[in-house]
Amino acid sequence: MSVSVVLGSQWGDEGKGKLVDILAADIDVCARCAGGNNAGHTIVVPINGVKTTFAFHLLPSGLVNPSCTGLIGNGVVVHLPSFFEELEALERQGLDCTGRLFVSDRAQLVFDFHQIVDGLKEVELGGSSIGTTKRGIGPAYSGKASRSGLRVHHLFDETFAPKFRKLVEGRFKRYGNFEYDTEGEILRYKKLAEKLRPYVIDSVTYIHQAISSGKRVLVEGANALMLDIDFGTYPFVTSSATAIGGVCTGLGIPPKMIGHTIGVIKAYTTRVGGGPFPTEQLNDVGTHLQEVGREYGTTTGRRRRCGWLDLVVVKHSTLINGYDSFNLTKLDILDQLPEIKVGVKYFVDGKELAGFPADLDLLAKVEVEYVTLPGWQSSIEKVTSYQDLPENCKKYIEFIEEFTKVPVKWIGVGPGRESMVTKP
Ligand code: 2SA
Ligand code: GDP
Ligand code: MG
Repeated sequence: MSVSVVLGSQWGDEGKGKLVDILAADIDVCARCAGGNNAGHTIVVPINGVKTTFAFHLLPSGLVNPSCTGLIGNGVVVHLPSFFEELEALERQGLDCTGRLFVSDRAQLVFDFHQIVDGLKEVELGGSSIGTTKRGIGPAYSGKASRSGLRVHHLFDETFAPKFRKLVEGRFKRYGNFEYDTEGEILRYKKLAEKLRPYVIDSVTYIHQAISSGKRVLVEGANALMLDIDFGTYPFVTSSATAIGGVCTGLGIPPKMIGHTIGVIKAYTTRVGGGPFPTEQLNDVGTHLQEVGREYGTTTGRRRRCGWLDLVVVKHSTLINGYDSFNLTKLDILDQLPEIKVGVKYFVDGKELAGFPADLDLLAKVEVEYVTLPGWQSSIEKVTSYQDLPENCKKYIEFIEEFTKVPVKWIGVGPGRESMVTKP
């Protein structure tokens, strides 16, 4: 038995949530393995005939399917107040998650002081700030790596309070005495711990029992390959392993249990926050993509930067994640363009680079070679079968397949669950 995986292949916001929701119709367990509530996965589904939008951050998007269980793995960093806020918001929207949502006892906790420190670190960086979501993700993963972090199981331990005090003291020493009610937090977490108790499990035992009993498991990647702590545009990355390796370390499953891996590619490129973006279009094209694509952060509401599809990025991502198939999304956003460019090679001083560079100074010098493809200039929003897509649209899809040698299996033509064309 194996698990299926959905991963972002660019800088995030490719539309992973929508695909996960569609696949969740045929799965039993949807698991998150990395990141925290920095992620934002939007799902648009008809509930009793009414178009309903769900925004997931920390909870797995598969929960929209009432027979799917959500699992937050050990690789995730969990901010408990946000966990309950999101859960309660879902319940207000009519999703009952009772008995079908679990959190690993090994997951690291994100506290409000991590979020404060996230903001203070950004201020320290000044002009070279990362543009984080200020959800405390970096400081929480730093605590994990430096072995001082607190995990979910520590909530139920009598040493929680002294350990928490020590952690906060350490932050005061580093960042000065920022306003923080340490004792009030300890009391708040006493209550939150009790509220969380029914959700806490040994997720390693749980996932292996699920797999061996034939349950269908889907892993929902958060953020994306170019935000991976190792393979992304470091330091303009998030602080987790967002690549395929994070599926193993974030859930405790061996590589041999990883089955079909789907890469989600947006038909153009977006990035939110700072950092290099070789195919960014600071012109009418970028504005068109941003406005037509409604490119705003799902978590922070920030405007996303936009540019042409960069197949050098997608190739780098494919090498690392080994996609079996692609979901090409937001193809409808290109509908009106007379021609569409695709980045295919990087050159520095006239010499082609063999791969995506690690060094951002080198990346800054890159000249992108583009291939220009004709647009289709008609609406594909209502198209439901592959053969009905305009010829130039099919050529765009086939160009991506030929370049990457990975088949495109799904094509997004609109935000709704029904707006997904499958390629035969
Ligand atoms: P962090 O907060 O430490 O993880 O930020 C580090 C970098 O990672 C980027 N990042 C993201 N990029 C795209 N989408 C994300 N989720 C939200 C969304 C973002 C939002 O779905 O729109 O609402 O702004 C996400 N989360 C983190 C971040 O921009 C930094 O570049
Ligand atoms: P994720 O983080 O990868 O799950 O993506 P986000 O939810 O942050 O951003 C993707 C946005 O595009 C959401 O608002 C989706 O509703 C929307 N979306 C997803 N697929 C499509 C598509 O094929 N066409 C259009 N027009 N919108 C889409
Ligand atoms: Mg997102």
